[in-house]
Amino acid sequence: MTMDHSKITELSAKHPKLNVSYTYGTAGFRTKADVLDSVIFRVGLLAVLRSKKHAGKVIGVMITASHNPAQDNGVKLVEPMGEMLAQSWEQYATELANASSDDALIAALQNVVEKEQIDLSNEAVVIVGRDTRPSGEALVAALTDGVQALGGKITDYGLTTTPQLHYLTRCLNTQGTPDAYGEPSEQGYYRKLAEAFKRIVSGKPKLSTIYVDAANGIGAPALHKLAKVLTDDLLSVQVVNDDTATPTKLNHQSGADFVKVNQKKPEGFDLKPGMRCASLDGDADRIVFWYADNAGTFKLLDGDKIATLAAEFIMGLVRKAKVPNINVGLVQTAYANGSATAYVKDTLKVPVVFTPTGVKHLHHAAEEFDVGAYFEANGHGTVLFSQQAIKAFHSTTGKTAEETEALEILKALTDLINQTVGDALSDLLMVEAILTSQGRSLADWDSAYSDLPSRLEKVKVQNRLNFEAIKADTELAKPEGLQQKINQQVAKFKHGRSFVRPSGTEDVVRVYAEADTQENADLLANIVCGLVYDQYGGVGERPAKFKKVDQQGNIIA
Ligand code: G16
Repeated sequence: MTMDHSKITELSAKHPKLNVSYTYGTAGFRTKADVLDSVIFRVGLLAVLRSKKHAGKVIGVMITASHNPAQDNGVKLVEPMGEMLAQSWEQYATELANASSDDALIAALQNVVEKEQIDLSNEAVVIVGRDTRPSGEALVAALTDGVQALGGKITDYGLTTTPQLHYLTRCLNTQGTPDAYGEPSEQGYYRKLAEAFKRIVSGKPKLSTIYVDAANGIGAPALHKLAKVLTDDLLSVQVVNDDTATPTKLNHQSGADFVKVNQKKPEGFDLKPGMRCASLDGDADRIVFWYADNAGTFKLLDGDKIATLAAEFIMGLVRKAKVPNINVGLVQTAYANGSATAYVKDTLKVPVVFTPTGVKHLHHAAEEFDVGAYFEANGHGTVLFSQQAIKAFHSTTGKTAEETEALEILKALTDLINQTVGDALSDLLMVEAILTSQGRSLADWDSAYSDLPSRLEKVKVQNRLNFEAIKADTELAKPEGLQQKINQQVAKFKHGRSFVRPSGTEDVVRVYAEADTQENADLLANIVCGLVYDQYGGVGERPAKFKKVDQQGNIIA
């Protein structure tokens, strides 16, 4: 069987390539929505080939730009078991997106078919979901053309959170098998989470209301629906920032990214000591928790805190249940707070693995453990259980009531925690289940360790691709000389740490700094930002807070 070139050409004409260069980044293609039409069409073509490569298994496509502003959009591909697209295929995605003519596009497709030895007579099935961005609907139409141009079938699941689309993909591919993951529907997703949550918290005193900032995104309707299934006696949730009808409000002064980066509460909250709060991002795959202490000071519980809470709780259960041979590990990135890493290694005595930014990297590293907790500091993560661990939880018989209870909670956690990808709703329930089990407040959870003060900044540069990060993002190989200059500055600060890396989702380079005091962390960040801006191609208005440094590394302004 061969590809129908005329059909590809005919449909491709509806989605002309613009004079833009595209890269498959940290989380797929992500840029301004108005330059994405041809890219999404071509992703449709690639999704068909990926499905055929997997002998007709369902491939997921999520149209979202997650934490980015409303005018952006993007696309992520989902593998049959719900993971992110295999990294070996990212290059094909970039080649297809940049093919400059129909002939070049067909040649790029042919290249994938040959290199991957794809049997074109196989079926191809694709499902698609999208977040609440206004550009989403037209992009789904472009994707549909791409899928149909190569004879694939497509089902549109409409508005979904990113993790729901991952869940649906896995459910569809496993239904009727011993590995069946759940009912392949949105309601099935809510029921699975609610049922597992109930198994953990039943009979335990309910915590006070949790106020969830939904970033005016898809997480808002999803959380409303989940709350209905959960019922009030299990969890009291109040959804704040749930205006999905006003596109400009998406992620604006709200959401997990805003709260983490600015280390302050989002709009829409009259924060009082004692209130328990959390923030989702625009596609509900990240969550951070926050509260005000007795003095009214804003306090953040980020992905690092979630990971340590989960790892400690699960380790305790494994010990109580006396399940043998279960190794627990934690995966972090360079953004993990130094105190978090020290706590995991020194207090929890759990091994830590570092990967570059992007859950696609962390997920695979976590699969190496029986219980692998991976979280980025920004709140993106989950806990993976190996097949062996799940089997062990089911085959072990508790000899005491305590052992039996621990086993029941472990089993429920394997259902509650999304095994495909970081999921804000699943993570919300996981944290609430743990805190309910422990009868613990946010402040008490927070007291496990104190974060080193940190600061995350962005610098706009001419070409962020001139920056090449190495060693799990902790150092720069390019541009030449910059790393030495950063090292020289870091050495001046107690507990100083700083790194620079190009973002894979925004047209900026990110600058992270940590030091003994907030003042010093801010100063170090502003020195490094100044270095990048002044000496390595900064563009746009120069923020006044960036420091000027002379060739000897002395601050001059
Ligand atoms: C995506 C990725 C995350 C990553 C974040 C920021 O999140 O899934 O793993 O941490 O982008 O990446 P970068 O620093 O490269 O811009 P999301 O929630 O935006 O999809």
